[in-house]
Amino acid sequence: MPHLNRSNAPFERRIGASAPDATGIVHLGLGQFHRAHAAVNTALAMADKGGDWGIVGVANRSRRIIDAMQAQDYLYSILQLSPEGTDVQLVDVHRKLLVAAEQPGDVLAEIADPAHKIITLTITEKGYNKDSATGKLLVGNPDIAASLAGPDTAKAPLAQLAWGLVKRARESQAPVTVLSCDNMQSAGTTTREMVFEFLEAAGVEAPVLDYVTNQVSFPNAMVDRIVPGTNEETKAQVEKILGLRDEAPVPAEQFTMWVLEDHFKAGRPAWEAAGAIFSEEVEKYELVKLRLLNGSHSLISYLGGLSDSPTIPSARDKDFVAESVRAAIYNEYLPSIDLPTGFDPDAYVAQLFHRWQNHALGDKTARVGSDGSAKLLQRIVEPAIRLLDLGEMPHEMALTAASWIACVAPPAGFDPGAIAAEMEEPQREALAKATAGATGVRDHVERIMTGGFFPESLGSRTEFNDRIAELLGIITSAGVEAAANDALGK
Ligand code: CS2
Repeated sequence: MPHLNRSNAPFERRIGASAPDATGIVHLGLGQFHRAHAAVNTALAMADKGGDWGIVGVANRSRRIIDAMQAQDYLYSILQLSPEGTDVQLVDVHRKLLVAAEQPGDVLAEIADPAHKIITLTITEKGYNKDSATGKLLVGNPDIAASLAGPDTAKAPLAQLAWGLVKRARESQAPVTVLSCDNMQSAGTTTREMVFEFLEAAGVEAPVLDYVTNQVSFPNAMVDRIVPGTNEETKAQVEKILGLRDEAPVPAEQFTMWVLEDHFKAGRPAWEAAGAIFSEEVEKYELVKLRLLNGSHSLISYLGGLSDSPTIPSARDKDFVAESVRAAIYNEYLPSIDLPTGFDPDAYVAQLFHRWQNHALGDKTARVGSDGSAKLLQRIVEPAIRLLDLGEMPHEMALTAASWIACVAPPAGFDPGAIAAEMEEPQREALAKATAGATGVRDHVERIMTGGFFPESLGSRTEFNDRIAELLGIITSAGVEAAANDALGK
């Protein structure tokens, strides 16, 4: 089977035209989400309105995707999977690829290059190294601590960004925009705060701080497209449709949404031509998405993980899961959000249920359930506190926390099963350590909720911890469906 490359790629499948050779964007975190979202939008924008916005893609450690894309003249497929059908589109927008661990100096040089007007990020929630208890930069994180000594030591992507901006400040002072495309509340503002804290901890000179204050913008953005992760089946499906072998395809749903603040210091692609929305209400859209989609997604994944559902659609098909999610949305998440102007919540929720039912996409329960300690902070903390302050119990937030604990930090003697074991959890060891020797489920929960994994404003709410412990007790004794019914008041 011939490999995909520029000479054999069917023209009619290309998303937009090929990008020019000139690059205008540096992207840190060359994962699937970037390749299915910002890269696609950039290709479409350039096809319509032009501009030198080719992308320099930076992978943190792995060469795998880079080698595959280079062998294919940077082209790769988006395998769009939906109940309505399957389609392959080809993206051709990257012009240079680097591995940060191998070429750290080159990464800083690309960030500092005045030709580059935007630095985009998909470094995942945990990549921001924000302390969940204090909201400050985790200066004690080994990668961050090791990166503080100077530009040559930059290990973590956040440190590469910060030292790249230092280099830019020292060399050209050229204005630039840093655009986080990660799933976080106030993603732009958070990035700015973490960069500043890093620069201050590194003791850089005042003119650098002035440069970042005045010449670097950090717009907030809401990003949305479900991208489940490539496997051999993805490659086989692409091969069948294209008649070509693609070693770097990205499976994705058809739906895509991007809402951004239009605060770009040095220009931007005409992303509106690709369907992006520029709005001053981004933070409201972020909350809508982080809570209704992502918060519910977490609940589906943990309930699914504990009830042998390997995929999100197979979990969502279970009545007790759908009912729990509906209660979470209508009783706890929606009332916590000041909705954007003209936003229709019922239509949005109906669309979410449709998206979660995409069996063709087959998004994995373990993927969504991974990194819960970083994700839940964005999703459940504020809605839970809001209801507790009103004197009401956020039963579904408690169920989300209880089922997460059951999956990744189970009490002694409880085995959550194979799907939970597949969930990646950066705090798994720390959670096990914190709960070792717990004297029962209530103590187990207390140690987690007050152990620095959640902010004190939530961890100190005894009534909430009581409810989590009750639900966790039911999960371990009678099963997850019984706990979900209890949370529903059945
Ligand atoms: C998911 C997201 O990983 C998760 O927890 O909720 O990756 C989700 O699929 C995307 O945010 C969709 O835009």
